[in-house]
Amino acid sequence: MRGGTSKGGYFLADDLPADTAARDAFLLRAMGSPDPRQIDGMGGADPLTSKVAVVKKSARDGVDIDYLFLQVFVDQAIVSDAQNCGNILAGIGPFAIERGLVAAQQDETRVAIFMENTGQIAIATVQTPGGIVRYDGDARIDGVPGSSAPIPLEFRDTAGSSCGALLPTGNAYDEVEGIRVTLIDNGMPCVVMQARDVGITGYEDRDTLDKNSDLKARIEKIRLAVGERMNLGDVTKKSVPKMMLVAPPRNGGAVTVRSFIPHRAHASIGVLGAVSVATACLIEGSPAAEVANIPDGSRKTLSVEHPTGETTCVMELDGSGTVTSAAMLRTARKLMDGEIFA
Ligand code: NQM
Repeated sequence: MRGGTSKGGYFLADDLPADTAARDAFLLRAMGSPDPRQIDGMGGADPLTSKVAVVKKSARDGVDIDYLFLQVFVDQAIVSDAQNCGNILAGIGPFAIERGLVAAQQDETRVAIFMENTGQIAIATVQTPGGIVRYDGDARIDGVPGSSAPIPLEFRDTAGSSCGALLPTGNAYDEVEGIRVTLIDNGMPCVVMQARDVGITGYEDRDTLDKNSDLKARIEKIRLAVGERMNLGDVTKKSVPKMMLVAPPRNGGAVTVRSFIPHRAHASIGVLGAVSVATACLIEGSPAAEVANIPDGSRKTLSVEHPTGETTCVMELDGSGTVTSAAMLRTARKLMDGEIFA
């Protein structure tokens, strides 16, 4: 399925080996990793298309589905559960309904999803006219051609999802390798810095960023230095934290971002990555706040500009300015259904 601006294999947990090592060996074979072209598997030779969702009915009160996200590295034999994925999340509701794990309601079905990677809950609303999942519709998201049925996603209590606190060091910014960075986790561990501080404008396209090996080496040094401080341990073989390079908005939005996830530039931006960057923009004294354009009010619609357009986050704040929930519009599409040989 395509979920948001990513694509992956969606599996029922019961169909995969229960043993983690056997499961990971299967998924590496299924995706064709390690190989930069993933020629011997279903992966698309890009971290954004080498993703897996493991889905089961939830035993938790008030929750329909348990979702475990796995990143299958393209060119290394690594399957990591160290991060969540809000884009692949967009396909979970439709998949769960189609597999009979959730009963479809008339018109639309709200699916409460426990995200196992971070222990938090998201609510997805799926169009189900006549009790059947509808994929076609008028909703457009930048980074995906055409239009599809809308799947709004709602997140609550995502602060500190993997780092234990929104700001794991307690600071609006820290200085690392001579660069001011905000270490933040509002659903996705991110290191947010100003693009100009690392020698780029922040308006480059994905190819230009991917070819900039000096920049990549510089931000990887910062990434490895902050792993422990972000309570993530040694991040050498992890796909977090994500590196977020921000600049002033150019198209009427709140901020512009170029993200590394973490070794390749993102074609757009991750869902929870965008929520975390938008949250960094709201933290007084942070490098992101200096370049961001933030509207007034306790309900803020923040357009995060990225290489292929923008992603809109709707953030609710309480009286103290703390973000209490975030919502985002995604779409998904069923691409094929069948048996995979590995
Ligand atoms: O941040 C890519 C994606 C993601 C993650 C990545 C995501 C999120 O675009 O919630 O969606 O950062 O590895 O699928």
